[in-house]
Amino acid sequence: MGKPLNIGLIGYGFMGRTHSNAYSQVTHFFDVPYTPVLKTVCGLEEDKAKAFAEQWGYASYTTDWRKVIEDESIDVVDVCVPNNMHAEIAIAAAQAGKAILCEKPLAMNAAQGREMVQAVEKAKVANLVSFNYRRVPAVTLAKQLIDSGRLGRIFHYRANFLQDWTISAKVPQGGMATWRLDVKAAGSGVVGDLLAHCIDTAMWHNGRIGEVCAVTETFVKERLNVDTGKVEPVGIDDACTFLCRFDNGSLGNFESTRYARGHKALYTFEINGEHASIAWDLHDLHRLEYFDHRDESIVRGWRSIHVTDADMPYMDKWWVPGLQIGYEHTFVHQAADFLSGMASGKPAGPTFREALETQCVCDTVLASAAERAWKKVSY
Ligand code: SOE
Repeated sequence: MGKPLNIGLIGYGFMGRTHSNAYSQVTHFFDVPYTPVLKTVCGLEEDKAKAFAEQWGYASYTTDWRKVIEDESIDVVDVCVPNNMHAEIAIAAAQAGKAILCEKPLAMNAAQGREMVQAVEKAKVANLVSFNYRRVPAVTLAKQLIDSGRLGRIFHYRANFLQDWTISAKVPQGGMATWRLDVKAAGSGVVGDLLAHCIDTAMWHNGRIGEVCAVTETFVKERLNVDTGKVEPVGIDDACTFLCRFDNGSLGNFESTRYARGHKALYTFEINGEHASIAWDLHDLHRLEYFDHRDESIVRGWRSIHVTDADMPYMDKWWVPGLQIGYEHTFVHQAADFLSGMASGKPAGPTFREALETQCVCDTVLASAAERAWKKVSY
């Protein structure tokens, strides 16, 4: 058993659940240097915070996030609140010397993200942003295949993240369930919420994006804001498509929308190299499609690799070959890597500094769409 590490979770929504599950599971499967202890959960509504604490086994609950920061027994502050709260909480946590795990995207914009990076680096506290799809074993395997040089020079990187849950104009903005549609809470729409995942994975796989050319659209212009009770203009992007050039010379093509009827969370990418190509699909997340032109032509074709063998990323920690894992495991892997990085001094990524690069690309995508122009990303 590793040294106990007291967790203070801020935010009891969807992400609060994925992170709590990860802390509860991680020591059962991974040999980690710390044992997370669910110390306190913080959320806006007292009865919900209490119910969450009981359901997930937190020792206490509060409705005031500052109490979590002031609590000297808390080692890790886990930020699972809407984007507009990330900076204030993370900076206060860093100043109090806490390690920080923060949900994505890092911040509302790059300027805010830079302040967060300064705060964690000044305080020298462990920090990680939760871009969980990096830790799907097939996505990590894709990284290993690219880094091994199997694909050769990379020509194309294309990624999509398609959903359809906001098509009805009756879906409101604001509040606990639909804050992602309120620009004041989210900062942006699909760019920060969905494309940020694609950009994080793409730059991890294929290096920095140098320039972008984007188009965005807001299809439903007004929605009821459940916080104010008024019908208000919608300030987020409902859809975004952008082209880009990576620093290594490859071309990128990214699309995200919440208006792709029939798609709930269709995150896909395809990478085309000189010798080989890779494709992945979140709806079939344990498979990696691979094509290698160097194969003998009579057997050449796309192969569908079932990523469950023990020599594949993370899979030695789970069941037996052929038995797959799913979405929640990406957060268990994240917790394992974060805890191991804290002890080894080799931090798990993306750190705040690395996630700031994704934020810079998001900002540039939005600026490019607003100005209808190609824009260079300044990091
Ligand atoms: C909603 O669009 C959402 O839950 C995102 O916030 C997540 O980051 C994504 O993984 C799934 O969709």
